[in-house]
Amino acid sequence: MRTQVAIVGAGPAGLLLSHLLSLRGVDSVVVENRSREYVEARIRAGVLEQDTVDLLVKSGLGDRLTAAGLRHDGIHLQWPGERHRIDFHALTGRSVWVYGQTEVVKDLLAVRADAVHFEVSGTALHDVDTDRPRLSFVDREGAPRVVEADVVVGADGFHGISRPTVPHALRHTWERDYPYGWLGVLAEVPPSTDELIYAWHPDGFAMHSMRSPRLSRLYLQVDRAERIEDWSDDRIWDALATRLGLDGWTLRTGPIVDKGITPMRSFVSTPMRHGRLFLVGDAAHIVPPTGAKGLNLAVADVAVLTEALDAFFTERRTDLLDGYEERALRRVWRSTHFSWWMTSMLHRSGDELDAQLQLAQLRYVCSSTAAATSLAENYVGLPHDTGR
Ligand code: RFL
Ligand code: PHB
Repeated sequence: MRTQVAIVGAGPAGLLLSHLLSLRGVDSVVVENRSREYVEARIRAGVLEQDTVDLLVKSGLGDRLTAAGLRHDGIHLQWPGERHRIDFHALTGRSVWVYGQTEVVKDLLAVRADAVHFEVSGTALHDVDTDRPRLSFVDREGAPRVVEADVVVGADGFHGISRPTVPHALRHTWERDYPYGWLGVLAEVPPSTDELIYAWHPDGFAMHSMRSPRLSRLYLQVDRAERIEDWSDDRIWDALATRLGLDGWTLRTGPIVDKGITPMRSFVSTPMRHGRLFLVGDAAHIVPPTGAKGLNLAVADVAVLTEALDAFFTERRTDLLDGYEERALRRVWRSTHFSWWMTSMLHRSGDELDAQLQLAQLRYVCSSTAAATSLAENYVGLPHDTGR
């Protein structure tokens, strides 16, 4: 097989890149080691930045998003006895959208599934430091296949094979594993709030998010080593009611249809480019979910790389490809800082000095327009810088 861009991974980053390239007349092939059903059912992110939404709408993926997505103009920050609203729209003129990553992936597969080889195994990249890189894999029927390309893109997430293709001696990583994780549940119950609630509590952080007017998404800070089997539905609802509790407000409960525990880490790996290999999304960086940045960062990488590949294939220009890593990393580090900051402000560390510092910071953010604006402009997302 021969293509212009060979992409490893059919998550949001790989699928969106393939879609945007096809709109520019650039061919691509995507390989994915899971099934289409698995990829479409994976529950993850829920909040899209304004620029993410604008890009999806501009590329023809706006129908379901504008019909079913929920525009949110702010969030609530809370600690025992107090709940405060941060008004994004008043502070920045921008908003975010609640629309599940699952739905984004479904919308992308509706237009790009034909470009994807699902359920492959043994994916490997070859000769990425030449101008004839190759991707090899074994297809669903067990047949060995090779794709020859001009460029290969690693969009295969944190556990993929693309990042380790960069020689170890050239790689630099920065990493922090947090001592806690998030227990997340999806529940068939109308949200008990109009906007997301991020709650600091002596028992640990809790959050109330949503997926639709009938589906709530809720999270609890738990110990990293905690086992989901030890959390019955009743125990989860009790903890959520305690940590999110506020006089005059009631948490509605309902059947839990999905639950799981996710570890939390900050991770950045460079280089994001090695020869003709480019890394996008979670393949190159991970943020803790507290700032809702992971999916949006993956989309921002893809926006920058799309322009660079378009300039390369249509004008034979290499300057935007050469600038990809620097441009992408500037946003990666900003988002890495913001999500670390939100995480550090809201999660119990067990240290009493930390607790007082967190409460002081929360009170400051909720009473100073300057501090609230800083949170708001990071949360809604800084504008994409593609170099065009
Ligand atoms: P993905 O989604 O991990 O997709 C990678 C794809 O590559 C496939 N793959 C391979 N394919 C072929 N050969 C191989 N050797 C392969 N190895 C892997 C995988 O099967 C998969 O299909 O990475 P991508 O596309 O970079 O997208 C990143 C986002 O998924 C991620 O950043 C977000 O989900 C993070 N995140 C959130 N981000 C937000 O912007 N807002 C949020 O509100 C938010 N909440 C979250 C989150 C992530 C969470 N978890 C579970 C990690 C909440 C949670 C709980
Ligand atoms: C979610 O709805 O899954 C969600 C929302 C906001 C976050 C993280 C996750 O910060």
